[in-house]
Amino acid sequence: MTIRLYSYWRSSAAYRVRIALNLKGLDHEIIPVSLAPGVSEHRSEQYRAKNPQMLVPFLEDGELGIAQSMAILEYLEETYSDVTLLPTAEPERSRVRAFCNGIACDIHPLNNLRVMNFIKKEYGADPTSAWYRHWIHEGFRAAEALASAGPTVFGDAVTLADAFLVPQVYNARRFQVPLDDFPRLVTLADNANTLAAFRDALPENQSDAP
Ligand SMILES: N[C@@H](CCC(=O)N[C@@H](CS)C(=O)NCC(=O)O)C(=O)O
Repeated sequence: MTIRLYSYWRSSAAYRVRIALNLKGLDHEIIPVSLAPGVSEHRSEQYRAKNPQMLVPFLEDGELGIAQSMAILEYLEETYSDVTLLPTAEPERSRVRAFCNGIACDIHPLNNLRVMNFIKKEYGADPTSAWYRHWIHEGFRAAEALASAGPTVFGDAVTLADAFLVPQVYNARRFQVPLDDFPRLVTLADNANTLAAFRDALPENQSDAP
């Protein structure tokens, strides 16, 4: 079966899935879907028929189509278990999931493209504004307290927590959000980026990066 990932180079939710596919060593094809202003392939009828939410990522594995990065990652974890990215025992397993959701549910949705576009249109703020910084700082304060001293977010093994942290740190840097208060998170993200699975998933290493 062929795994196809609908992705955009700058999408941090797709970036999480790219990292996990690489870590698991799964053969896959990346199908770029442009979110660029004026292009917006994700809003085409063709893409909407696949994913009515009109967001990336979207994963196809044979006939199966899955939206939402966390649902995709849980599917991959349940289906392809040679390399595991969730600890098997509790409380470690729930701790990794909670860390991921802190980013996926409580930081990312407040700062994503359509939210920033709406704020910009209605209130004239831009993504470098206090809004963007505020939600990253709020979420990172908790993440910094939860993370281990390394080398990975929760000790020695790379987990989904690293796959969620790295794209969020990348975004923070992209918008010049100061990260001085989060030395642990910065070190952990830098550690992860020494691994090929993370480097290959970097936005600038994607075929659709300009
Ligand atoms: N909760 C979703 C978020 C997906 C999402 O917001 N994707 C962004 C890119 S990171 C997107 O497609 N944005 C298009 C838009 O906002 O119109 C997930 O984790 O997959």
